[in-house]
Amino acid sequence: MEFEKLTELIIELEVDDIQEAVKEALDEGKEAFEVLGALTKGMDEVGRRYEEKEYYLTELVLAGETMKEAFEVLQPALAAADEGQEKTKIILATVKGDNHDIGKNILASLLLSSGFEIHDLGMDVDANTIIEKVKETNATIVALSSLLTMTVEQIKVVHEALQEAGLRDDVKLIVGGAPLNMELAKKLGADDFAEDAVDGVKHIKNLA
Ligand code: B12
Repeated sequence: MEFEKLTELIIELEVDDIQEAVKEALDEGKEAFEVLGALTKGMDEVGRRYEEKEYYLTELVLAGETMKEAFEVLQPALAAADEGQEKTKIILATVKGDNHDIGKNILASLLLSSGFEIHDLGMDVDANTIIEKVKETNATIVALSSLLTMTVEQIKVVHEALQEAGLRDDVKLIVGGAPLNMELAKKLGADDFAEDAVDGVKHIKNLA
């Protein structure tokens, strides 16, 4: 299995074939990190096509699914190869009261494919759960999703809870979701905002 072929399978969104291909590459003795590199290259191209409006949301979601499939096979090999390596830890959650998680999940799969350690707490997550997870993992980035105008205030709640716990200086807070923009995000206490998941990965790389 050539690396170029793996890259191509991601770009072509071949969700049904990717696991077999990754398995083949690993069985041939290819390094897990090089396989990840080939897959990530594919995701970079998907991101580029999305930005150029050659791909749309459907393709982005499918690319995320394809990466997820690939990860099921790749993860154990990566974990074995990765022992001892420090990765930036990110806590991801959709805020309390909000049950929209599709955008968050796309961001999670893109971040995973960029080599971050992700702790995805799911949706409708209260501030306390986030704080506890920060303490447990020593995560340095918290990424929050909010899709409802009604729930954006929860970002402020998390920001203040981080302050109260004495963790705010150690943690960067980035947020996303349709009702938000940079100005509102900052007003709610966040450090950063990104319009979509592709942009989100770029911002998070800068924050890390
Ligand atoms: C699918 C959907 C649902 C599904 C959610 C399923 C799920 N598992 O997620 C269901 C049916 C459950 C649902 C329920 C409701 N929904 Co709804 N829903 C939508 C819909 C149609 C699509 C959202 C979506 O998934 N978009 C696709 C993803 C990929 O985009 P995204 O989430 O925006 O994420 C992208 C970016 O925002 C960004 N991003 C997102 N999060 C983050 C986080 C970070 C850190 C970063 C960097 C980036 C980032 O990156 C993502 C990918 O590029 C939207 C309308 C719309 N067109 O947006 C309404 C919408 C969000 N829903 C709405 C409403 C009102 C509701 C309900 C209250 C309806 C009701 N009366 O019951 C309930 C609320 C339930 C709850 N408590 O949350 C309104 C919100 C209005 C508002 N401004 O408050 C919307 C806008 C519809 C509308 N026009 O009225 N909904």
